[in-house]
Amino acid sequence: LRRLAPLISLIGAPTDIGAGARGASMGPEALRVANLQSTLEAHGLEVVDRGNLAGPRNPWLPPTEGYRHLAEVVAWNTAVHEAVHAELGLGRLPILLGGDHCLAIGSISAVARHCREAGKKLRVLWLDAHADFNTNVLTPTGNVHGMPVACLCGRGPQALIEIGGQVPAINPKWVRQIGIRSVDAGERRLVHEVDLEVFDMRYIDEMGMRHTMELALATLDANTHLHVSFDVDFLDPPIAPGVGTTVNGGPTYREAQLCMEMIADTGRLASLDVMELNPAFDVRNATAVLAVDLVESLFGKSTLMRK
Ligand code: B3U
Ligand code: MN
Ligand code: MN
Repeated sequence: LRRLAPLISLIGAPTDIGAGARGASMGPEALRVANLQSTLEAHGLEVVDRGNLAGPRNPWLPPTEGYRHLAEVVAWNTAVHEAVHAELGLGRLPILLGGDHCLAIGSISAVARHCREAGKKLRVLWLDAHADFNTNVLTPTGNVHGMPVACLCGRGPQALIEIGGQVPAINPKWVRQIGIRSVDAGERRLVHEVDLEVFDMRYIDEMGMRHTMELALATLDANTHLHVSFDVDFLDPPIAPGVGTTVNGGPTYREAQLCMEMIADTGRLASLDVMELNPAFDVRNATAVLAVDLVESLFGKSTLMRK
């Protein structure tokens, strides 16, 4: 039985408000320059580019009470939340073009709200070098892009955790993290406390990407909304230099492709974030081109014909 092709909406969020380096604000345009829309359209998908959201400029200030730019982070996430929720309400599949990863608070809270309204279960795949589970007391930097998963699970400032109208927005049991290899000491304690399911690089090295993804995608059913939050720093730095916080030892091109293909095979992908792409660190837009290549696999590109 062939499912109807999803109607895709691209939403640009050109900000680096939660990051520790400037430049992720240029991510949406770099993905467009790398032909994201026409690449998806070549697969018969209908894609509308909604353009860019607007929000406050980056004042580039030091943290106060453990947060950098909290008011601006709230403003951007509120805009993302409304935009993503509106697309889901239209029955469309939103792709958020980041922008730094703090914006996943807005997007995933919108997905969770939509799932409550539609009576759906939610599974979140968090592809990242980092666990992004810091709080203002645990963070070594104050950068909110290191805090979105904690905020979504109800550990964070009131203004951020209540964006989706229900606190916590999600249950940590709905999350699978993949590719993790940089977790701060306090953050690690909290990850253990909430019993977050983390497939770190050690696990992927020992068990392989195939087994990892089989577990991460297990127990999805016809009523599950699958959200993928793809932090481009998930990838091994030599193939993906265009991010602000590279961490050695990430998935190779082949492992990343398999990861995306196995997600595609589930047929459950219903929303996506492509985050942390930073053209200021990139080389001839190669990381943007790679991100588009992987998104193509996520939407069903495969080299051989499959039955
Ligand atoms: N854990 C560190 C570093 C970091 C997290 N996410 C990114 N970097 N991209 C922090 O600042 O919280
Ligand atoms: Mn991240
Ligand atoms: Mn990261």
